[in-house]
Amino acid sequence: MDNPDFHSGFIAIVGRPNVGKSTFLNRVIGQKIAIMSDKPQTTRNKIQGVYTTKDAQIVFIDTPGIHKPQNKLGDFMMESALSALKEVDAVLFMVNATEHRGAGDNFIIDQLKNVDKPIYLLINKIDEISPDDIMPIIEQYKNALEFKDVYPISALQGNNVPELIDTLIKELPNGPQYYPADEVTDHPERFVISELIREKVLELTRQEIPHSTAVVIESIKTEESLLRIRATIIVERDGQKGIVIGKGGSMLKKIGTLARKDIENMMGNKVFLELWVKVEPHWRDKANLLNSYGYRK
Ligand code: GDP
Ligand code: MG
Ligand code: K
Repeated sequence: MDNPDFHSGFIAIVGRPNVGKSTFLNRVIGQKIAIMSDKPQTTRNKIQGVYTTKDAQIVFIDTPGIHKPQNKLGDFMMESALSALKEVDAVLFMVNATEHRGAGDNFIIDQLKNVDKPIYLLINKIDEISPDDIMPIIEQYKNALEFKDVYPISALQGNNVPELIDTLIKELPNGPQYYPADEVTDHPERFVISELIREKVLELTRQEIPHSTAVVIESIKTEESLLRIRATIIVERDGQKGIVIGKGGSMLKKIGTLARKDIENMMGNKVFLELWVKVEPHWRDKANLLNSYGYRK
């Protein structure tokens, strides 16, 4: 059964918040597994997306943005990102073509100096700049680290993404197929469901609710042809609870409707989603609460 020419391995995606890591992962895997938003630090856990062809399998690790920790949740995110780098065969370092190299990029570059795996520089969002502006961006980074290769890409539109994937596959060692071909993530569905709900909270409440939201899946039950999911949205203050619920429950209803559609798409099943909102002051600084909300080491 084993194909001796099969290539496989683990690849981490690092980059400062909002450069497009989750967008890239979703494009490659072709299914919505890592949540996307225009707010930084949306991704808090390692999410493995699995890309399988008949000759190869790449297991992608979408790391939380590496940044200077501000609280216990920040510590967790940082450790989670750095530990991911020790387990991989290659690293994709993604930067934003529309911004200058900044402190956030430099912080990551410093971390990557200790990583002895091939590092690929991805210049993302080239759809937003003119071709003439690509070289000057590369110039800003080319001496920062020893890059195996440089790829200007658009994670959003797909430019150069297939070429990059071909290169990565060729460079990966011979190895086994770690996951079944139809498996796109090894995360428990529970986690992905909570991320889909959290994404809607962030999207719909915009400025009002910062990163003080967690979503806990209380239960998932199969009832005849539908899945009944009970979830609690955790916020830090009463005012935030009011915003999430909205006038007469209108906001919570919107969040629920959009999240349900995404969950149904992912699960291929009809879903009944029951949402609750709970205030838990300072949950981000309480280790036991972090644990119970799923941010485990
Ligand atoms: P992450 O924090 O690195 O995971 O970034 P996300 O994938 O969540 O993307 C952050 C924002 O950048 C979202 O609004 C994306 O739609 C946008 N974005 C990502 N990739 C591209 C791209 O190639 N081109 C453009 N124009 N926008 C992009
Ligand atoms: Mg992300
Ligand atoms: K983001």
